[in-house]
Amino acid sequence: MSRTLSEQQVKELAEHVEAAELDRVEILKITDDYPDMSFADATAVQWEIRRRKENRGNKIVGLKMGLTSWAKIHQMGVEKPCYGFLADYFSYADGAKVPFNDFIHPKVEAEVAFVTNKDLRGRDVTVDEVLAATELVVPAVEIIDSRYKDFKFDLTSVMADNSSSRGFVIGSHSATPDACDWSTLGVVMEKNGEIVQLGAGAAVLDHPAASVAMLADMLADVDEYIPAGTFVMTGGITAAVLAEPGDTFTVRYQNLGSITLSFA
Ligand code: 0L1
Ligand code: MG
Repeated sequence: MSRTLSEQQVKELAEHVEAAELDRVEILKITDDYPDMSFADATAVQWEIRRRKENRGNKIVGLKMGLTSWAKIHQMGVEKPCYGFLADYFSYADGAKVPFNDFIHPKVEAEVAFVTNKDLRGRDVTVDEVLAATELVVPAVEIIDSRYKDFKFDLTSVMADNSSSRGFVIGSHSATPDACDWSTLGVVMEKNGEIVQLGAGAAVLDHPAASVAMLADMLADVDEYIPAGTFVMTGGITAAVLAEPGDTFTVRYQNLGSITLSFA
């Protein structure tokens, strides 16, 4: 898909969207002002936000896929997945009291992440190739925080907004890629001691490794790839659950322990 925005417009939109993240203020979706902007324009805005953070000294510590499950695609009313990057300051420890004020309106979702040990590049990467290029699979929880008012966006706006990335927590367990069939991995999410979501790995594009393959495909659009050693969050197995100050979330993973976080 072709670009419609000038480099100057891309820079201005990147500054606008990133300022909303840094200042924790809601903005209206950017396609309200740029209705003709394309997914390629949105991708350019996201990469410009990434450059701004790197120029400021932030490290990029991973990548994420978003909207990879039918539950999420229906929940958000968009048509296909998106991706984003994880900056160093998005990371919170398992068991942490997460400052609610770091966010605008955080939501929590249960995921698994893959740590790669070979480059993954191009449009034809298969699930088996992803598994062969995986060092470890780890449980992870994402704290998403769309900058858009009331989480109202379209796919173009959310891609420009780094796919709502703002927080993630990695569990202390890990497994080798052949440890189980990741499509039948069971996950239970509790909020304040009550079960609020259930899921299995197959919710993510039928197999979480398919999400990593799709990321390689989407990165090929901008002549990029997944380098060896990349931490990749594969997308929500469960729908995202709104958090409020004082809430405690525990996500239990079949044979992979659990992750707990509380919002201070
Ligand atoms: O990680 C995700 O699936 C989120 C992608 C962006 C959409 C949202 O904010 O729910
Ligand atoms: Mg996610």
